[in-house]
This record gives sequence, C-alpha cells and structure tokens, in this order.
Amino acid sequence: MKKLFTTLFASMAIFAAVGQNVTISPLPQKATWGAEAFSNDTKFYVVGSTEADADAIHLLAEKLEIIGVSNKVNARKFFMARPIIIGEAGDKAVAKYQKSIPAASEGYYLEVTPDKVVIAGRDNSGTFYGAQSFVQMMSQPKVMQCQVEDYPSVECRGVIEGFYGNPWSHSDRLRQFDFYGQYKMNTYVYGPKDDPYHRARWRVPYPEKEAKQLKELVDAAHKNKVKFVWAIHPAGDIKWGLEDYGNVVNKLNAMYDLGVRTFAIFFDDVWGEGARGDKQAEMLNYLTDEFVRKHDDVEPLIMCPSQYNKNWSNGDYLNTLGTKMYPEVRIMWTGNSVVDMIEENDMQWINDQIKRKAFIWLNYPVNDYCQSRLLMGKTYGNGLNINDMVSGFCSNPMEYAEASKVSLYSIADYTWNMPSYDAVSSWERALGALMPTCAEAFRVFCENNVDLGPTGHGLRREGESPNFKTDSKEALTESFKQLVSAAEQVLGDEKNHPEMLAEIKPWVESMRLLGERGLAYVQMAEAMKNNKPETFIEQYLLQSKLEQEQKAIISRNYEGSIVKAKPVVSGDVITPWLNENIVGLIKTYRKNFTYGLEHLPVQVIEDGEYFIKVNGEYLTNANAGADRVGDYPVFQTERDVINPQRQQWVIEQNIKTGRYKITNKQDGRYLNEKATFWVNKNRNPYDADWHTYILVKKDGKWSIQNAGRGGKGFWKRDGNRITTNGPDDFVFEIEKVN
Ligand code: LOG
Repeated sequence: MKKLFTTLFASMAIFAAVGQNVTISPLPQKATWGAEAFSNDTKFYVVGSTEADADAIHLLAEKLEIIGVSNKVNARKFFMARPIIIGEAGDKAVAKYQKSIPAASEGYYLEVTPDKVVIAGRDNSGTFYGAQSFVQMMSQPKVMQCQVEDYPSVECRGVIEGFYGNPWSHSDRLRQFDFYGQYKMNTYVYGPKDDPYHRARWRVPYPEKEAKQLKELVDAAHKNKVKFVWAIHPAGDIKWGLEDYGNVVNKLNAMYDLGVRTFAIFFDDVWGEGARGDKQAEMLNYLTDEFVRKHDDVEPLIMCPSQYNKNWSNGDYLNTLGTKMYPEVRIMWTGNSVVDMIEENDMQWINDQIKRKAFIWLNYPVNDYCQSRLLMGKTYGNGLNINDMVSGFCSNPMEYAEASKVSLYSIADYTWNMPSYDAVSSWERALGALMPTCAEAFRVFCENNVDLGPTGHGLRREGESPNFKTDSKEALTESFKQLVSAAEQVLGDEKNHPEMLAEIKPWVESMRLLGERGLAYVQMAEAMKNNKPETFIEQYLLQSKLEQEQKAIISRNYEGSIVKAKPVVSGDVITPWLNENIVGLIKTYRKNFTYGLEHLPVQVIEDGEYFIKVNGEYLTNANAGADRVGDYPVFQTERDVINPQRQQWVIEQNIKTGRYKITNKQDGRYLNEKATFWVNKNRNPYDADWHTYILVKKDGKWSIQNAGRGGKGFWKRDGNRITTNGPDDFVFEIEKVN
C-alpha cells in the first residue's frame, strides 16, 4: 500500500500551481501549464480539417462550438472565433509544429495559447487523442495555456471482456468504446465465456442479427481508435488437424468480413487434449500462414495459453510455445496466479519462458468468482516500471460494465503513463468523472465495496470502509448514518448516470439497509444499558426485518440473465462486525432479561468448554500443531491427566445462524466440515459456505450435521476418528468441563 501514496503529492502539486484540480486524464507525459488562455464558451474554427483524422474532427464538432473551417489562420470571417490547427505529422496545417510532435506512435502535441489551439498527432490516433485532451480541458471551468507532449507507455491498452457470466449488452459495449476513446485505451478483446459463438459453439457462424450488431460494434470501436480484437475459444473440443483448423479459419474470415482485423485464440480453462502446447503452437502457426498472412491488413494473432499463470505452469508447455510458435504471436499471461498484480520480476520470468513480451490479462476488477462483491476500490499493486516488458495490458472487468469503469479509468491512467501512475489520485478522478453530481456519496459507496473476501484465488483489497469507527456510540451512529445518507443520495440521483445506477442499485440498497440495521443495533445496545427490555426487543425485531429485506435483494435479473448474485456490502468490515455484535448483544440479553425471549433465536447448547465422547472415549487433538491443517482428531480411552486441554473443546454457537464453531482448547484449531482441523482464521466457521455445521440433541445424545456446501451429512465415529458422511446418528456425549 505504501506505494499508493508516494506520488500523490507530486501530481497534486502540479495541479495546485494552476489552481485547477483536474486537467487531463490520463495524466500527460509532459505538460507545461500557464495562465488562463480563454473561457470555456469560446468558439472555434478548424484549420486542417481536410487532411486531419476524421474521427478527431468529428469529435471536436460534436463537443465544441465549431463555427466553420478554413485553410488558414486569421480567417477574417471567423474573427470572433479562435483557430484549432489540426493534423498529423506531414500534414500541411501542422507543418510548423512538426518538431514538437513526439516520435512515439499515438503521440500528439497540444498547444493552447490565448489566440490558438494546435493539435498535431504523430498519426491518426495521436490527433484523435490530442483532440480528446483538448475536449477535456474545455469541460473545465478555466481553459489554461499549455504545451503538452504526450504518448502512451504501453502499446496495447484496454479491456478484455473475458469473464464468465452475463456478457455485456450491445449498449454496454457501445458506451465502453466511447469511454476508451475518451481515456485513450486502444484495445478491446471480445471473449465473453458465455457467448456461445465464442466458445461452446465456436464452429457455428453468428446468426444474422448478432453478426449485424457485431459489425456495428466494430465500427464504433474503430471510430474511437479502439482495435476490436475478436477471440475464439475452440479449446474445449478441438480436434487437432486440418479439419478443425479450417473451421477456425472460416470463422475468422466471417469475422474479417464484419470488419475485425485483430484476432485472438483462447485455450484457457481446459485440460487434457485441448491444453497441448505442441498442438496449440502448430495451430497458431497454421493460422498465421493460412489466415493472417493471406491478408495484408490483419495483425499478428494473440493467444491465451492453457498455462496462463505461473502457479499453473509445469513441464515443457511454456517453453514449447516460446520456441515453436512464430515469434510475432502474442501470448497472454495473468501473472503468478489466476488473479494477481504484475511486477517486474514476474515479467522477467514469463518473458524468458516465452521468448517474447507477454500480453497481460489482468484479472481485476473481474468478479465472476466472487459475485456477491462489487470491486469499486483502487487499482493498485502493479509495477510502475513494466511498460517496456509487456506487449499489451488489458483488464478483465466485471459483468457490470459501468461499475467496472471506476477501475478501467485507472487502467487507462496506468497504461498510458505508467511511471506517473498514482492509484489514489486516479481513483479520486474516476469518481468525479463518473458520478459528477454525487461524487462524495458515490465515494462512500465505493469505499464500502472494496475487498472480495477469502476466495480460492487469494487476492485481497485493502482499505475497505475506512470511515467505520466503533469507539463510541456517537462514532458508530455517525458511521451507520453515513451509509444510509450516501445510499439515499446515490439512489436519488437517477438522472446522473442511469446505467451505472441500474447496475449498482442492489448494492446501494443493501448498503442503506446495512446502515439502518446498524442504527437499530445502536438502539439495542442503548436499551440494554438503560434497562429497557421493551425497546431492546422492538429494535431487535426492526433489525431482523431490515436484515430479511437485505437478504432478499438480488443483483439485476434481466431477461436472459444467467448469473444472479446476492449483494454483500463491506463484507469484510462492517457486515461481519455488525453480525457478531448483534449476536453478542443477544447472548448478554438472554442472561439478564426475561422479557420477549420468545422473539430471540434459541441457544441449544450454552457456549463453553466440553468433552466430546463416543462410548465413553474422549475426542482429542492427537498431536498438537497449532499451524497444521488437515489433521484429524482421534479418540482416546483414558482421560488425559497430563494435558487435559487436548481433550477439551470450546463450543460456541452463532445463534443467528444456528451454526457452531468447535475449537480445540489446547491449540486453537477449529474443526471444519470434514471434522479435520483448520487454522485459517480468515474463514469464519459460522458463516463460511463450507466450514459449517449444527449440533442436534435427541434423548440425551448429540449429533453433528453439516450445514454448508459440504452437504447435509452427519458426523460419525469411524474407527479411531470421525468422518462426516454418516447416517442420522446420535452418538456423541457432550459433557461440560467443570
Ligand atoms: C478465466 C477468466 C475468468 C477469470 C476470473 C483467464 C485467462 N481465464 O480461472 O475467464 O474471468 O479466471 O475468474 C479464469 O483468466 N479462469
């Protein structure tokens, strides 16, 4: 995290000097700022429009007040307007500025003085980006004098729609392309896992309607200087050999006819035959010969390997690709694991393996593996010095296209100007750019949707819910009120960014209810302190009702939706805190009051320390090893008099969920759903999907039953240990330790 803050002050200082918070995003490579040049209602005429990039001219005409075109500066008839002199290196209009244009492709020179604007690109994209920068300047209160020399750090910058779940809609994608154009991202890889014509039915051509829409997308992307890379995922059932290679060529040709000029072949998430490196290399070479080289306007292929991260790489696979596949084929890479941030050493390693610069597929902010969470936090952790080590850097986002823009905005910043990237200030600018009329409330929302909790992929995001303070009643009230009022503001701002709101609404609603539950909790605590059981029960019931409402929320459920999620807000800070503290209050209340107990959840066994026995034998932690996972406890005939704590078990119940936690008194390890020891403190055995069981009592004996994804099996004694797939056996004797 430290890295996050170091460059912030440097970049703020530049802005402070000219009295303006935001200038150009992504931050330009070189910029000198002067005093105010003119006001933002200035009219312009364009010099150079016949030769300059048509998309740039179109953009200026759309966003600014352009009253005409001219072939020279100082055109009399436009005497109230200022000239925008525009063109690419070599064009007549910008000949005078030739030397100032950066040499790098997509670079541009932008000069603003009180009497003119110069936009001179290295190439068409450069001119377009120069125009975008100027349009941004014109949207700010003051238009400052400047000289900007700007160019990208990374060659291919952008997004890979590569997630499982609901693919983006047509209009989502159209809005994305405008956004990429605006923030200078030049690459969009089309590879939604659940588009059947991309993966499951890759041999089948798109039906007419879908093909027409794709054509529209390709055109819209190109207008924004975005390369539309169409990907095919044949790996699931590919038959190595000419017949299927021909099927791929046919499909690529069909996509070529729709305007696609860059193509990708994916082999991720397959095992067995489809994952063979030698065959993949053979096929990619074949496609290069028989398809790419048959066209003079098709770029080298991009491929996603089966071993696309270091954790999953073994044997000779990467080396085979590296040596056998034509060097121009670009190879994708997600890092040291599936979900990872990328640093210099990691790039060194993979580039050595594949003998070329890897094309980064960053699995952030994708949430297809943690669907209850929205990832709205800062995009941090990638090295700031890897720009020359990558052939591309694309982010795999969430199925929520608008919500993903918080992170994509930073991906644009990072890939355009890597050395100056600052995750904090970039995130701040994103909030203002995306939700300008409720940026503060939106900020609260984003701050409370940061971490993704424990997942198989291991990525965590720091800094969730920074304003959550629990040290006093006032602080708590303030914290919960902030959630409610921010939610209400965002929900009330429907016109601001309706597409964004439509996506995040379930999470915003959930945040409001979380805040209201918190306020009810504060009342419960107060009522108990002041000896008011009626108020306690009343607030408890209110809290329960709000919780039911919260639990009933599901993410958008439009027609054709294949994935629905139950939103979780502040899943690692406020939600668990509140749940635990409500349970704590209820337990204390039970001990001290009698009023209204029938409304509260029932405690079946009192929290405490117990012996667990079967046929008079004691369950014990066979070997102490507080850090060992996967051992199992065993039975001993005798009472352990030397280490009595080995046979003692702390049994606690979360009375709201009814689930138990059984921990060994001696070493603190808890039993998971397999009745083996678990020490991972990040998993809460009360709530976690897996580590969950309940205790049931009948005729004086106890049964332990799984209650999570581990199934509904009962625990039983099996030889010297316990297994968890038994019948409905009441075999346990549970005896309080005195
Ligand atoms: C998939 C990707 C998915 C992501 C995150 C790659 C190359 N493939 O584990 O489609 O969105 O992880 O769940 C993947 O990342 N597989």
